[in-house]
Amino acid sequence: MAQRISLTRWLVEKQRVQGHLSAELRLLVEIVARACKGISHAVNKGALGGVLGSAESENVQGEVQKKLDIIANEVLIEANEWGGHLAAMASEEMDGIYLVPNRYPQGEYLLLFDPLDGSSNIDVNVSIGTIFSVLKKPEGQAGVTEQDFLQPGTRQVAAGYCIYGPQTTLVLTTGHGVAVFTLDREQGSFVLTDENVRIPADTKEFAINMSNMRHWDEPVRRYIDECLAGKDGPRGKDFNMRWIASMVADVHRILTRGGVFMYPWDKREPNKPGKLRLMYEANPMAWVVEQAGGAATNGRERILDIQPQSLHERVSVVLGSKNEVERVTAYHAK
Ligand code: AHM
Ligand code: MG
Repeated sequence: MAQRISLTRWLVEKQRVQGHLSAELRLLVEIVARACKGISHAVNKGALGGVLGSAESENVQGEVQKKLDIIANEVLIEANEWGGHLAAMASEEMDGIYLVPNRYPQGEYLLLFDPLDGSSNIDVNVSIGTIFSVLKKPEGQAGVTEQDFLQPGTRQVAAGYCIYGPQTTLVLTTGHGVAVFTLDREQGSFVLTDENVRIPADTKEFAINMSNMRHWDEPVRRYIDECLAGKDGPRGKDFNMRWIASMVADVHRILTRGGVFMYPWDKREPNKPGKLRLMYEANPMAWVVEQAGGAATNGRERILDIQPQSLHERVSVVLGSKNEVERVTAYHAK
């Protein structure tokens, strides 16, 4: 039987043999993975653990929080605040940044997360996940401010997600390809199940919320119309559609078998660039997808090159199989 490689061993070897990550970053990834294990247990208990349903609160974007949004946020903070590897955290579910309390040592990294992505799927027992992104605090300064988080995605030093589906799977990049670890529940550890993941450049599958079609901009409408026209249309092939409404699950499918995912700007809220959040969703996913050979743009420019203006900034997202993303982006340029 092939040797099983745990996440711990994989990280140690990447640090020792290839120098891909520092000891602090290794600890950080381990702690994020441990927190995800905790969230996975809470998700699995569902109604038996009393974790389903809404809480009586709203987050900074005015969305009603689910109980699991809040639980996952707390698990991530409690797991990460004491290790000495972080300076501060930011979350989709918190208004401002969370400074590591003074009673703990301060590290040099900044952690950002969407603690529970796909919230609308929690109560209906469909895959959801945690998305995370790690940046380095600017050098040579004592404290941390919100401004320090506003770095483009190209500056991420680690990113990934954990999907809570039929299996609990952690997907990670530190800028040297994408590795996949599956949670072995009996052992309680993540085990390497795939390395050097590659997204095929071409695809016959798209993911978009079609109910918003009438609100889309012309280039997106053109692209989808051409897909729907199938064999007889300009694309000369039939397309299939999937929409899980959990970005983690849609991206995970694309990593597994290709496809294109879109959450474009739409006319309902003309002043908002999109629905998804640049720092907690788009940047980490864009980096994972690029590291697997795919592409990610906002329809016009590479997501990772966008200079964030604010912590909770939103963005249009087109990501996945390279040739399709390039096509959608070219339609926007016309
Ligand atoms: P969330 O972070 O509040 O769960 O929102 C993000 C989710 C994505 O996971 C998913 O792609 C999208 O929102 C689904 O939106 P819609 O409900 O419009 O289909
Ligand atoms: Mg989300």
